[in-house]
Formats: sequence, C-alpha cells, structure tokens
Amino acid sequence: TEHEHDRGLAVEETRPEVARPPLYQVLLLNDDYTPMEFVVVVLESFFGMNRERATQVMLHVHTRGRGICGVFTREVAETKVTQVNEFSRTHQHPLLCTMEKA
Ligand code: TYC
Repeated sequence: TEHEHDRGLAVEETRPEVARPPLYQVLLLNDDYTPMEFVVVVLESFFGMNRERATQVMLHVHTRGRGICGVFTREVAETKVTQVNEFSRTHQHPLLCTMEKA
C-alpha cells in the first residue's frame, strides 16, 4: 500500500524465527593399518583441507584415537561418512569415518 502504512501485509515487517538445523561432527577413527598418506588424501579430498591442515588432523587422530574432520548438517554428514568409508574399502583400507550429534 501507499508508503506501507498498513504494516500488516508488508513483507519486511516481522523477523520470524528461523530454526537452525542440528549439526553433526564427522569423525575419523585411528587404526593400525591405514597409511598416514591415505588419511591425508581423504582429508584433502573430502573435507577441503590443505596438506598442512590435513597432516595436523591425521596426526591428532593417530595420537588421540579420533578427531573431527568437520561439522555439517545431517544429510551432508551422512554423505561424507558414506563416501569416505566406500573410498577406504575400495582401496582396501580399514579406515572408519563416523558421525555424532555436535
Ligand atoms: N595409525 C595409522 C598408522 O600408523 C595412521 C592413521 C591415522 C590411521 C589416522 C587412521 O584415522 C587414521 N599408519
């Protein structure tokens, strides 16, 4: 309406709550057999890390037993887990990728 004096229908009137989706951590687990270089390639290829960051995260998992690769919405996290585990099995490595609610 003229100058939007009737604010009832103005599209910019309210600030409706927008729910933030639950987030999930995607984790890598350590094992005794997967080569360190393979884990670095996984972190670069599926999680967009540069080699320096991927090496840091790989060494964290190697020494602490598990580590966070990234935090995503549920569907994205599920896709990462499936793709990493399929990739690892294709290359005959036991590397395990899992997810947990953040
Ligand atoms: N522990 C493995 C080794 O000594 C390396 C490794 C790191 C494996 C991280 C899995 O998620 C992992 N070759």
